[in-house]
Amino acid sequence: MAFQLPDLPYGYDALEPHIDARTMEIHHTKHHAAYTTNLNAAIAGTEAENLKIEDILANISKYSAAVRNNGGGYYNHNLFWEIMSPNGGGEPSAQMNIHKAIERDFGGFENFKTQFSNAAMTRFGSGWAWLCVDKEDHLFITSTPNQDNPLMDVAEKQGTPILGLDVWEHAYYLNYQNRRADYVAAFFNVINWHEVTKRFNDANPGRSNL
Ligand code: MN3
Repeated sequence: MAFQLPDLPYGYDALEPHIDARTMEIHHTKHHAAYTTNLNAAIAGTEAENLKIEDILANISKYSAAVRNNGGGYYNHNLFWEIMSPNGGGEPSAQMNIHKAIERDFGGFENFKTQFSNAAMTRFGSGWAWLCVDKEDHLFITSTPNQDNPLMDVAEKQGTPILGLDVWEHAYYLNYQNRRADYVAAFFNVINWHEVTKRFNDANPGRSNL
């Protein structure tokens, strides 16, 4: 078995009232589990079984639609669970590198929040909004359709995702119905900035503190 469904780093009800327990349970045990199972089925008996998921995604144009959809779904949800926390929310603290990078690249947290929320709101249909690091070590915001992500060689703009928001209806419909804007606003109450700044630092290990 190449890829394993990870446990959530908190309980299904831990993100309430912002994200409800029933949504979290179905999202993890049905949706994420299915992406994992279907990814493993799609790569069974191929060399991809021995690759890291990041390396598969970086060359995704060479793979089938099943690997693209399910490999993206596997990776994206792994990231999504980790960048949320019941102790999250607010703004990253001033000593965090991600705080300084947001100031530098967006001119402040409120501008970042507005741009990220806009990316999430304007993604038509199903997809994701992302905060990423580019090759020049600058932050950018983008969105992708379906289960694509910015690691993929087919992405409109490639980079290392460090924060992602799932805007598929399965991520919010039980609690928010068609009110995606309310879900996007609620997400900002559970962002795990410790994990985001860790991923920002891991994206460029040679960087010194900003
Ligand atoms: Mn999802």
